[in-house]
Amino acid sequence: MASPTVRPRFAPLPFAKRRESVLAALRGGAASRRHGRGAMVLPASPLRFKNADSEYRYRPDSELFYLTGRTAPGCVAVLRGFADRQRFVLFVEGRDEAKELWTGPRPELETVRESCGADAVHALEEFPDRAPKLLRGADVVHYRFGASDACDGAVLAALGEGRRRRPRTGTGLCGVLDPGGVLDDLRLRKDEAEAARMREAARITAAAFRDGLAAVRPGAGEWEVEAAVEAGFRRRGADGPAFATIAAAGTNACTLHYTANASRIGPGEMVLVDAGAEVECYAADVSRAAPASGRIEGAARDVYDVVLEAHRAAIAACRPGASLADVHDAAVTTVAEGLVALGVLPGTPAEAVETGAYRSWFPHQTSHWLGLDVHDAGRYRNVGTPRSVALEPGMAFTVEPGLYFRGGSCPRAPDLEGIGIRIEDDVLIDGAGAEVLTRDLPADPDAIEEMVRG
Ligand SMILES: [Mn+2]
Repeated sequence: MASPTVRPRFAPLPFAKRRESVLAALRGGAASRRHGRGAMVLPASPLRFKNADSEYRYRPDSELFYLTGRTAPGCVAVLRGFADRQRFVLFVEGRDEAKELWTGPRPELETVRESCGADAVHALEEFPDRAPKLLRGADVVHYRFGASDACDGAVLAALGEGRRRRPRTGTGLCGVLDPGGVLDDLRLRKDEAEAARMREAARITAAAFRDGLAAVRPGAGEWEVEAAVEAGFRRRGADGPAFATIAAAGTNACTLHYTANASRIGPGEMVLVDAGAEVECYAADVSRAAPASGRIEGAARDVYDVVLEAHRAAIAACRPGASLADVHDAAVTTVAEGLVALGVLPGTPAEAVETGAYRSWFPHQTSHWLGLDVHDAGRYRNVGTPRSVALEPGMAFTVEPGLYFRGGSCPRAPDLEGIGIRIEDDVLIDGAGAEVLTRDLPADPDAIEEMVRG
């Protein structure tokens, strides 16, 4: 009997509608004449083994999940946009008593077909034999090599057959395109069912950060902060962390992707926490910096205030029609003013922006797309132009300015060295402006100090 879920019930994700969009793009009409009549083949990522027969916990492949909702390994989806029938064909692992003992029951193929809305479901081992025939009639296959040797071999065989057929029949598979060319644009605009999951991931992350910041104190291990945050995710029903949690005390915060979380927190140190829960494969991504002493003061306070101001300016720039470049520019302008005011940079803020000198301490972009992947699919610039993609309702991304003063990086203001601060929230563009998904978690110093002191 299934155990009761602790999660709210979300509206179902519109897998069939998404497949229709992909099938239309693959159909080969005027809109896609350049690429001809297409098919898409999406294999599940394989299980990865930590050692011998112990595998890492499985995380479904984002693209396959996006179109099918399948969460088990051992699956290939075939979408035949060029065809009138058998347009969605699935291959899954069939019943196997010996394997089911270890990994759990598997449904009958017919049950999978009904639940997934596929035109046909076959056993996974039949894919290599069936692939050339399923791809017959397509000019191009949207497929990414490298995830599965068996699947790679089957697609290569289909390409070989296409090459042989084309001279006599005029048709035959002759090209391979990345599936992201079709899927990335779809994934960039979140629908209401996705937004609901992202809101829940953000809500849980905000709550778990309160647990994590309460664990910040002198002498505690960074690992204790990590443990509190990740326990907070699981306790509230999230799948787990969407990415490796960062709990970085003192100068560790200047290593952007520090994940060892193996140091003890010093008495005067700030602790940078960057973490996010995953809910039904949708991610949140939040950063806060918190003081071990319970007070954000001195040089750390000066830096904190600059980053918070940049964060506010960047959030204020999030609206339909603006771009992530506008959001970044708002953060950069504030950061440059702050760096000059702190004595880090000579000259004027405008010069610091012009020369890019601020990049020594603010070396990353302010935003990345957020969704099924924490660094989600989607282009940042329009092809062939230097113009950033305009923000539209349904686009979700992070806003995360930061300043990092590594040892030796700041001869003009050496008291700042060893400080790393980032403030990160998640934003969803809507018709009116921007919804800050992580708004339950304040960032102002008083609120942070209160959370640390519990
Ligand atoms: Mn981020």
